[in-house]
Amino acid sequence: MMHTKSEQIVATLSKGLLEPRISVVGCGGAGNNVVNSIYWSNKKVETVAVNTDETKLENINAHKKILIGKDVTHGQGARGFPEVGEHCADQARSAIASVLKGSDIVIIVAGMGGGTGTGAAPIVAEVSRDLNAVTFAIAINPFSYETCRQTAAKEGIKKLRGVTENTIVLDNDRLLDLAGDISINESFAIMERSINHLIDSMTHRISEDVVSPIREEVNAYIQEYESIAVVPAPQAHPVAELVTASVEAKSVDMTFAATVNPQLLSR
Ligand SMILES: Nc1nc2c(ncn2[C@@H]2O[C@H](COP(=O)(O)OP(=O)(O)OP(=O)(O)O)[C@@H](O)[C@H]2O)c(=O)[nH]1
Ligand SMILES: [Mg+2]
Repeated sequence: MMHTKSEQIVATLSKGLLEPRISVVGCGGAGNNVVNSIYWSNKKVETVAVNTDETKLENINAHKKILIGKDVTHGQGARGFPEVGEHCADQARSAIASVLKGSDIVIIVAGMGGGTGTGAAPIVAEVSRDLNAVTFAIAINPFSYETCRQTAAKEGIKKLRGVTENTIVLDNDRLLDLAGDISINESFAIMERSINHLIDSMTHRISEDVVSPIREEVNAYIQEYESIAVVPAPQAHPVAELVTASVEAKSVDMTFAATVNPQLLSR
């Protein structure tokens, strides 16, 4: 197929300039399960699994896997202690940063109330924010019958919100209202599909609302100046700035939250 000069220039400019790099980071068991399902269903995002549990990491699929706190938990998980998850993630900041470096948008997913997800997710969010990536968090509240996990879950969500306003909270309880008499695995699958759908809408919306108009502008500019031979070198990942500049943090939460089944949202 023949490409016009302007098409070639737009393609060059778009490469690394206009394609946002999106990473989805699942922390702990629930986060790893979500990432595993996204690995198969969404080819546009890079999936990253973070866990203290080595066996869990071996049993899921993700583009990148980060085992944190090996010398602390010996790969055995944080056993319900958020302070252990937090400590392990804190030690691994530079490993997390090197995986997330260059991402424009980072979406962190974690089940709350256990040790790893609760403790590590806010640290991952900090690392991501410090890399200037637009940072979202999707936190899953434990079932209310998991009574001893509620306090830890609340604390984890508070910490996440302290790092990023773009924190969406989903409730496992709502799965029970929604689905009635189904197995726990079936209900988790519903939650995974729903988060998948949410991330799809987020990435699609970002491409449509932010990237496409810029691409059109670049195209128009190039049509106008077709005689200019010099192609400006693409800057490193300016998309995060564009996204930040064009959306209000608070409204992002609402807009994206609206794309998920409202019955799963925390009330
Ligand atoms: N929707 C959904 N929720 C899950 C899943 N796995 C666990 N959960 C919920 O998330 C909470 C935290 O569990 P995990 O993610 O397994 O805990 P963790 O972060 O690995 O913590 P440690 O194992 O203590 O290190 C649980 O109390 C459950 O309510 C899952 O696959 N899907
Ligand atoms: Mg675990």
